[in-house]
Amino acid sequence: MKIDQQQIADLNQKHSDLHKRQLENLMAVFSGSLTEKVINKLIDFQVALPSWALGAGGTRFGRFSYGGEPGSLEQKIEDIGLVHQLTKTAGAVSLHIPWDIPEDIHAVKQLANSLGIVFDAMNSNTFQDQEGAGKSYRHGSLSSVDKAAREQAIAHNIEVIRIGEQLGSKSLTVWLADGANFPGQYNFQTVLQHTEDSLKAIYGHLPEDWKLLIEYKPYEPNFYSTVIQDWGTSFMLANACGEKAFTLVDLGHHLPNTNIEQIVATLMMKGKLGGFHFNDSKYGDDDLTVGAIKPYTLFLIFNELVYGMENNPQNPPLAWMIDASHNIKDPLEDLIQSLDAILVAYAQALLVDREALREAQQTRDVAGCQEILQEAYRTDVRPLLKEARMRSGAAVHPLEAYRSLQVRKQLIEERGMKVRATGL
Ligand code: AOS
Ligand code: ZN
Ligand code: ZN
Ligand code: ZN
Repeated sequence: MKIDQQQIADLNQKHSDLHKRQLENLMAVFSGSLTEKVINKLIDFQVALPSWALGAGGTRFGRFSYGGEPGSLEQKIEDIGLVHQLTKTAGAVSLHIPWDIPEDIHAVKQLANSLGIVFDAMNSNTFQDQEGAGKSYRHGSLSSVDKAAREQAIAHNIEVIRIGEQLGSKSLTVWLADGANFPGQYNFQTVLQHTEDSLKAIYGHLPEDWKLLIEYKPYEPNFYSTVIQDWGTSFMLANACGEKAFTLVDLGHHLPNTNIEQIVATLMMKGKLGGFHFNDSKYGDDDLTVGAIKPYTLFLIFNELVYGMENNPQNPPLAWMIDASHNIKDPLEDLIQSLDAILVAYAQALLVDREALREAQQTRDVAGCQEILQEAYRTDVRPLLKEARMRSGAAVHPLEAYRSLQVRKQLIEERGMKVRATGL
């Protein structure tokens, strides 16, 4: 299915007058150079969509399809192309191997290229047993006490790098499900040492211009212990591997009330924050729509990201990715909402008066510091997002455009009701 660019332009036309007035109101408050800076940053900001989140997710209790889901890698890329055309913010995809093994690499690259999509981090999968695999990951992969299982998992990661190289990706994300369900099940030190050695072996095969992103998570699927449980463990492993290894922060991978913005600041100061999985959560790794539950926290996280991007040249550019699961909503609608929430938080963080904040911190004006942050957070930045979209040819209101162009209906007509996307 294809969206005609003219249809987007027609829809935008309807918003044009009101948008102009709203933008003028905002520009009466902030300087023209600041709003211009924010608009340009928003236009440039690109987030990779997860290939595994384009179909209906599910829980261990069941899965409810809603039709028109992509049944192949090509169709997943087409879906991202639709979201990108509507938002101009989704110019990248993050693939998961073996779910997304390309049959024809050239064709896949060409398709992505024609839709303006690049290949961001590749994900390996050693949390499921693959067909025909000699060894099971039932008792772990890179951490396993079974040397042959470790070797198989290392070889898989190297294979993922090889596929990614052909696609033009520049990073590998490793997330391990390895852990224990019961005390005494494994020796903490042994599995950590194995994990470090395995990651180093993978790192040894990393191309010069690649990064290794190490994701952490406190629990699930194992409920007593996870080998790479927190940012400290990931940071330690990244340091053990070398300068091309970094920590990846998934917003849902923290115990309740963890101060994620402080983790972000610490990692950026040390030049070790490599990537981000955006989502939101109430309880655990809920993988809900970004900004749906804790928008102020998201803003505070972006506040540290912006500070880090402006002050920490030691930290390389980050891989921005969404990692979500759509159990009840149309995934494309959900992703559009997530992208919107990311841009809102980013724009608000860009509006923080950093000079005034530094001054207030210096003079120990506690209430003043809080005021400055909340002033930015309480600003309705949507006119800036709309202006960025107008200029980049996106839909001013992407969700409304998605609905009025009846994208899902057309996808169902093309693909049917029963296709099952590979992934979670
Ligand atoms: C799992 O909880 C992690 O968030 C990973 O990023 C994982 O690879 C992804 O969710 C797809 O399985
Ligand atoms: Zn993740
Ligand atoms: Zn997760
Ligand atoms: Zn998650």
